[in-house]
Amino acid sequence: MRLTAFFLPTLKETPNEAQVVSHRLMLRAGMIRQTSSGIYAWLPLGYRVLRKIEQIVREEQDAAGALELLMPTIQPAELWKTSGRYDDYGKEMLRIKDRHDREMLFGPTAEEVITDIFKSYVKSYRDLPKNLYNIQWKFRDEIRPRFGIMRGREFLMKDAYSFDLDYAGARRAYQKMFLAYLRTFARLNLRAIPMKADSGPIGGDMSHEFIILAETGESVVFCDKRWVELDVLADAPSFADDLEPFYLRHTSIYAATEEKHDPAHCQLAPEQLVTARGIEVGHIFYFGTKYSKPLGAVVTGPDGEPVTVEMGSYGIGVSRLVAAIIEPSHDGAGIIWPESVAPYKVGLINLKQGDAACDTVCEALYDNLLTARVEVLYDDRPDRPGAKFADMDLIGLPWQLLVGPRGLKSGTVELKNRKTGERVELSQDSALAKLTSVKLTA
Ligand code: 5CA
Repeated sequence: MRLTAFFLPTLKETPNEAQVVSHRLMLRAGMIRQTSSGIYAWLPLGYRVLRKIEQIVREEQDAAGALELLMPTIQPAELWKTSGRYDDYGKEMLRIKDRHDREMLFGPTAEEVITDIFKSYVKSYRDLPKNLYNIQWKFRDEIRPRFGIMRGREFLMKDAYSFDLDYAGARRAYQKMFLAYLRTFARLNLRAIPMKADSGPIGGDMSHEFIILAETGESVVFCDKRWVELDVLADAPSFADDLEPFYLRHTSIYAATEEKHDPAHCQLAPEQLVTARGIEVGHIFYFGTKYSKPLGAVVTGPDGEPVTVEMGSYGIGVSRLVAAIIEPSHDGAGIIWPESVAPYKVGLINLKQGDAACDTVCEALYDNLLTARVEVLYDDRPDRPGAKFADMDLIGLPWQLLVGPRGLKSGTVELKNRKTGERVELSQDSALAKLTSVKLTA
């Protein structure tokens, strides 16, 4: 992509409505635009990151055997009346009436809708287990939307729902998602700690929140110091294995949200206990028959008797993750994207647009990178180098390839690593070879 053809409305000034660094940087880097309180448009750069995160979440759900579908954003109130949640959900639910005066709502979550779909088709234990998920926009009329897309009113969520014949099956489904979440967050370069959590309005009695420690986090959390260093995927089983040992090993290391932390029962020595703030990027629940019972999700069991299915639900805040990744990964100059979610891998900077030699070399590098399918953003604007450096550092692409008249005289271009700041001078061919054939880790 050429920057002259792109839509990248970066801001020089720090917007004063933004209280946390991720919000400030997302606005400054031209990633999002607020259209109403807590409701955002995703501009091209931000949308690329959102889609990359979504794809990693999708791949890991698929690997765990979950099946993707797509449910509507608008739901009938009727289903929520049947489950008993219509009144309980209160003002957080955006309620709508259609032209026939029918009560509808913008879904804040989808337990009712998925249970209704499931029960319409699945009648026998032979069709179990099943885990169905979608990645869809949700709406919660939060009393205090804040920190940009971190706590929005409209937000993108991955929500999965498991259906099993008995508790043993449901526990295994829960453990699969537990492992899938650790794998997902690791691919996003995040250390997310599974913490014993309250299940709130979703309900149920087994629940973990996946928390990233950050000063700007909204909640207070408590955990064993070991979590800070732990390689969570060391000796991780595959999904076909017995997941119980892995699950027990991880859940035996203390970690709890404020609601679940009980100082009287926490056995950790004071110097072993970390008290910190955290960002919740995922939340998983086991709630048995809380929805299957009122909504009538019943299958015929092996003995011919009816069985009400056991359920769990599993959420990831896909849009919140964009901010959660920035919080621990930035510096004074801007964002530092992990390569797995970077909007482009390389920023090609022409330091003297209009100079015949610089233009020729940049065009050739740009063509070669495109041919090699390396995602490249080419700054071909006629601006001074300082402004180009500032924008490129702000938007945080993992690699910058700098082409200027001085280097070209000696036949070199410069490759800069955004994260380490390290710069190397090398020939065009070596730069290309590095960016195309070698797996560069930022
Ligand atoms: N039905 C369950 C699981 S599918 C559920 O709704 N869980 S949840 O309420 O915990 O939400 C799942 C995830 O969505 C949270 O862990 C969080 O990362 C994200 N999330 C929740 N509310 C917001 C919000 N207002 N803005 C951005 N992300 C949010």
